[in-house]
This record gives sequence, C-alpha cells and structure tokens, in this order.
Amino acid sequence: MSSDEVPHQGVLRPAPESFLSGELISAISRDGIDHHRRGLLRGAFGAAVAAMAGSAVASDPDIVTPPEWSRTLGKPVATNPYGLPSLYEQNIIRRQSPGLTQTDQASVAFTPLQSMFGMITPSGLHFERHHQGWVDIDPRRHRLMINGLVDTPVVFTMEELMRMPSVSRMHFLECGANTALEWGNSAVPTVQYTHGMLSGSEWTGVPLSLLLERAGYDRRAQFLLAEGADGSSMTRTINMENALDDAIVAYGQNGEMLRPEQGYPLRLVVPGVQGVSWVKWLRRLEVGDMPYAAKDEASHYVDLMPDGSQRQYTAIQEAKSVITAPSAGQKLQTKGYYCITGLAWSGRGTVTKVEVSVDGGRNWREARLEGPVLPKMLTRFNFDWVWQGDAALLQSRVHDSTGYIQPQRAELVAVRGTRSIYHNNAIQTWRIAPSGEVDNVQLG
Ligand SMILES: Nc1nc2c(c(=O)[nH]1)N[C@H]1C(S)=C(S)[C@@H](COP(=O)(O)O)O[C@H]1N2
Ligand SMILES: [Mo]
Repeated sequence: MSSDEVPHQGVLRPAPESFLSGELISAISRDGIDHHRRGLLRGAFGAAVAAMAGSAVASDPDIVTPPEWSRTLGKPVATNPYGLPSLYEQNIIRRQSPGLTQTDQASVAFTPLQSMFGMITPSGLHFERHHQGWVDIDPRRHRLMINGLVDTPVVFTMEELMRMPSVSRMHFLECGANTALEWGNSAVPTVQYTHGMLSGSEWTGVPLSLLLERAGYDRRAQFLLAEGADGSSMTRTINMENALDDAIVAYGQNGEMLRPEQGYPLRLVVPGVQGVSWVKWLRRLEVGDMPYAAKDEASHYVDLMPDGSQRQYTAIQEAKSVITAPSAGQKLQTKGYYCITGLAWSGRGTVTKVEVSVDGGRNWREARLEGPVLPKMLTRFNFDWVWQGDAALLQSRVHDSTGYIQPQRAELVAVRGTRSIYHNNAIQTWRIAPSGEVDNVQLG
C-alpha cells in the first residue's frame, strides 16, 4: 500500500462498565496500520487514552484552553447541500487492490470493513464490482421489459414501477468471489481486501413476484433471465423459487435512490444469492423453462473441483463470518481490554450463534449478537477480550438457522480443493504478535 493510504484516525473503544474496574483501558486504531511505528498517533486520540488511564488531564491543551471550534462561528447550514463525511475520515474509502485487474472498468473496489460499525454499509462505501464500467442512466429513458413465457409481455417506466406497492428490506450483498485469494495463500494484507466485497443495505422496490403476476407468468416456468443495460451483457439465470420468494426489483438503497455504481435506477435484489445475480441497471426479465447457460454462468462463475469437474449454478452464499477488528494491518496499542468485533451472515437464513476463539480454534466462547438479527442480512457480533500481551490466533465461527457451521479452511479445502475462486466461506485467522501487530495467516 502506498503512503497516501495510511489512515491517520483512530478511535477509542470504551470498555463496558463491567470491564472498567481494574483493567487498563486500551485503544485500537479502527483502520490503522500501526500508528506508533508510522508516528501518526497523536492529538486527541493519544490524549484520550492517557486521560482514561488516569493521568495528565490538566496538561491537555484542549482542556486547559477551549479549542478554536468552541470560540468561533461555525459554518452556515447547507454548506454541503449533500452531506459529506468529516475531513478527518478521508482515509476511510473503498479501495482497489493494485494489480488485481487489468482495467479499471472490469474491476472491483472493496469496502473498508475494518472501519464499519453495526450492520449497514454507507452507500458511498458500498463495494463496486463492474464487468464493463458503471453508467449513470437517465431514469426517464430507462425501461424494464418482462417477456418470454408470459400472457402479456409488458414494459414498465420507472414512474410506473415507483407507483406500485413497495417493500423495504435489509439484506447483505456478497460477491461470489469474495475472499477468493484466500484459496491460495494469506498474502492479502487487510480485511478490506480479504472480505470487502460485502455490504449490508436496506433495499426498497417492488417484489419481483408482483411484477411476474402482472405479466401473467406461465406457472410451469422454472427460470428467469435477468439482463442489465450496461455494456457488459450481464445476464443471469434466476430460479423461479428465489424470484417468487423474496427477490425485489429495487430502486432504493438506504433510504434514497440507488447510487449509479449500484445500478441506478433499477437493480435486482436476490437475497442470499451471490452478487453476480443481483443484476444492475436491470432492463429485462425473460421467463423461461430452462437455465440459460449465459457466458457469466457457463465459462465464469463455475467452481473448479479437485477432480477437474465444474460446479455450475452454485447460487447461495453459505454462512460465513469474519472478525473486522482487530484485523490484519492493525496494531494493538497496549495490553488490556479489547472488544473483538465482526460480521456474520448466511444466505440460507439467520445467524443463530457466533463463537470466537483466541487460540486458533482450540477453545471457543460465544459472542454477543447485536440485534436485530435478520434473515440473509449481516449480523454484528462483539466479544470481550483482555489481551495479556501474548501471541494469539483470532477466529470467528458462525452457526445458521439450518444448523450449518462455518468450516475451518482445511475442512473446506478437503472437499473443494484450492482452485474454486468462488464461494470461499472458510474461517479466517488473524495472528496477533506480542508486539501487537496483527496479520493474516492460514493454519494447517
Ligand atoms: N449489469 C451488471 N450487473 C452486475 C454486474 C455488472 O457488471 N453488470 N456485476 C455483478 C457482480 S459480479 C456483483 S458482485 C454485483 C456487485 O454489486 P455492487 O457493484 O453494487 O457492489 O453486481 C452484479 N451485477
Ligand atoms: Mo461478483
């Protein structure tokens, strides 16, 4: 990573009441790549840690004398008619992995999971994955056609779609290739790049089932073809089961219209299914009676198995979890209390339990799940931990409502080999060195 990527902000994670007594309160940089070594730990962050440890409050200049922002007139309202993050959060951005793709159009930019709280991904930090660049489509010229095995082929304008009954639901979106590089080695330096093709949003739109009813779909039809309006000819086969269950033809994302990068003005939301089937800039749905074997499901998005065969149409994102802090590239600044935090999700239902191990999977203890725990959505988990300064191996393991338990990497590789690219949901390991440095390792 280049030096302009070095984050400069840290945040103090206060300990819960029960941990305050007797424990030294510590801090972790939530995006930081070793603040000490790079000499970037300073100012309010450093002072806050010192203050909580009970020393030198009076010597903090911002406490002795009120700072300039307390003595001056603030900026007028609507200086930014569309609000922007603080100047001090400028390093929390989506990032491309240098050298991963040959062009910036057929590429990916990852979400900074190490800096996220809760379960919603801010729309401006939603990962981007395009096969031929993104487009900003004039909604007045956009149409959605439904044809194929239907009574009446229909064409909808955006205005017509937005007048129909709508639903808003929270769901995760994960690219099937998320964590793909972990099939090989553990060279990926941060959780942003290992797991950052993942987001959680509230999606608003028309239930797909309603549109299919309106077109009068043939009850014997088993499949749908979804087609995007960008230049990538993105077409994907969708099972009628998913289509009629909880799929949404969405125009809304986190309370506003979709962002262009996310498919404005219309995209398909197929909860639990891999990202590639969430066709962006959606312009056509064809009802059919067999899978379409489109280019992005015949030659790409197939899983190469150890015996040389290919698994096709592996749609569902199996249960998976990852610790987002502390995570690789960060550094524990001092011994003491840490809140280990992360995300868990399952494409088959809800998260029922998350366990955390600090010794590489030998012992497991249950983490706290933050509510609401929703089907096919990210669930935030937290785990209290006091770091004594020893080497540690951090892992998380999710259980879902089908009884499935997230596998260790060796268990997954025993079945799948290492050439799959897609659908790697193995347990992730972060190693903590006695120096406090955290890095990405694979066990066994
Ligand atoms: N039309 C179209 N839809 C598309 C794509 C695309 O390139 N074109 N990329 C797909 C892939 S591979 C993924 S993972 C998701 C990514 O959605 P996002 O860019 O909103 O994160 O969109 C999917 N839908
Ligand atoms: Mo994807």
